[in-house]
Amino acid sequence: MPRSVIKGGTVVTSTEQMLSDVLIDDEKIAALAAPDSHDWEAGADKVIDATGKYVIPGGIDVHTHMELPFGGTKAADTFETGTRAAAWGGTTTIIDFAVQAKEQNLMDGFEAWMGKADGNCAIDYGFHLIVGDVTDQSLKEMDIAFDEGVTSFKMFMAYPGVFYSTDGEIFRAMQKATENGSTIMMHAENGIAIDVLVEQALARGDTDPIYHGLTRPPILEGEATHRAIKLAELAGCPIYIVHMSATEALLELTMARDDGQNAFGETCPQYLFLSLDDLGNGYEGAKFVCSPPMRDRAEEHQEALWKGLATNDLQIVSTDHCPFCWGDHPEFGTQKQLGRDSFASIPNGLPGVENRMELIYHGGVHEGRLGLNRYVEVTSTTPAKMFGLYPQKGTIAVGSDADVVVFDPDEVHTLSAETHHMWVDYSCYEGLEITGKVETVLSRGKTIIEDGAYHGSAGDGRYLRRGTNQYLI
Ligand code: DUC
Ligand code: ZN
Ligand code: ZN
Repeated sequence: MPRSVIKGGTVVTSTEQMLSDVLIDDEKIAALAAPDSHDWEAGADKVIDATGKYVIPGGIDVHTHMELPFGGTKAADTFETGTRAAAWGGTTTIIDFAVQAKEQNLMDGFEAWMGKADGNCAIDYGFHLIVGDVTDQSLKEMDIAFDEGVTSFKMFMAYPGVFYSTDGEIFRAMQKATENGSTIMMHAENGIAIDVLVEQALARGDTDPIYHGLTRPPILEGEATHRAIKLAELAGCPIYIVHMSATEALLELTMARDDGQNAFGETCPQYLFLSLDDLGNGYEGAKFVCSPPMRDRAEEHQEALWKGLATNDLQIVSTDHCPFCWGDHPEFGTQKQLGRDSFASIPNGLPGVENRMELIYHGGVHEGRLGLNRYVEVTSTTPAKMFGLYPQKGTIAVGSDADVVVFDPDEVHTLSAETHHMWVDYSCYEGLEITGKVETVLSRGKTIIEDGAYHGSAGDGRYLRRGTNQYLI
């Protein structure tokens, strides 16, 4: 069994910061001890020098869409390319969304996504299931999925005719979640009202990407968030609002949490760093089209979201990684340009799985909005607890999986499509200079990123059968 030692670094968990060496035995963390208090190096196969660096738990991104069929095309990153890019960025676990299509059985969606991921992932992975068709049968199958380790189900108040569910369908799925102990995740935007605004904009000839943002105003995210939380309160299930972008929505979540409800939320780097202005650059704005959209007067929303992360009104930063190429994708052709004549035909989604750990360190810790422990908490520990993976994942402790990142807090570097590893030909953060860089990454004890090279392989990652939400009041 290979033994590795990470020596000389500062181990940071959600609660501790300590100068400590880490002994890794095969796939697990075997011991932590003060430097010079042990002779581990003598019997080690590998020694990693982390002097002056942070040693943090591998990132957990609970919101990705590898290979998602969407908007007449498919997200460009495969499970192979997307999980490799995640590893480059210090993320060692993803939870992706398997999809039940209309008139399909729920478990067919699960089996299909298991097939796509099997043998292809560089890092460990789990699945949530998108309930795309609420029927008596799919409600029953939520129990089967649960037994397979899918303990969270996503529903959409947006995208009528695609993923959308009515309030009644949502409420029925929530009742099932209450019964079997799972968590409902909600895409909270009022898709019915949005469709009216979209139709009116197109009738006026307002077809540019900026109108994607203008037809999905924050009030409709706030309204849907309120409705989702109230339906969950009545049904009695935990509710987790995905990709929160606006103060209007955050206020609803904050009120529910202050009332003691099991209501939770995530935001994503794009809502902390980008704005509606990014959609305003003529057709190039298509690169920034995602839902919910980035916001007008973004500084106000961003400040509230960062504050929410700091005070635990918000619990998690994920990415909603769902990349579509700008130029030619070898298999799918031009993707973002499908919407040249109408913003409504632009596939929704942004790349980001590789950038999250570094962006949140930069904007959070380096720029003084989050403490170091809180940084680890929102990027790794709480994701593990919220989705039933703790303490196997999300911490550096004896017995936990040796998913570890050696992070250089001082290295300054520039984000660019030239240097990223996601399979997409642009970066939403092109030219952004940030401080803090992922240096070495271990996934279950295997060093997969080191000295600027990838040493893992497709198939290293294992399916994670998850437990229930460990974050409940
Ligand atoms: N939003 C996106 O931007 N892309 C995929 C699905 C979603 O909800
Ligand atoms: Zn969504
Ligand atoms: Zn999503």
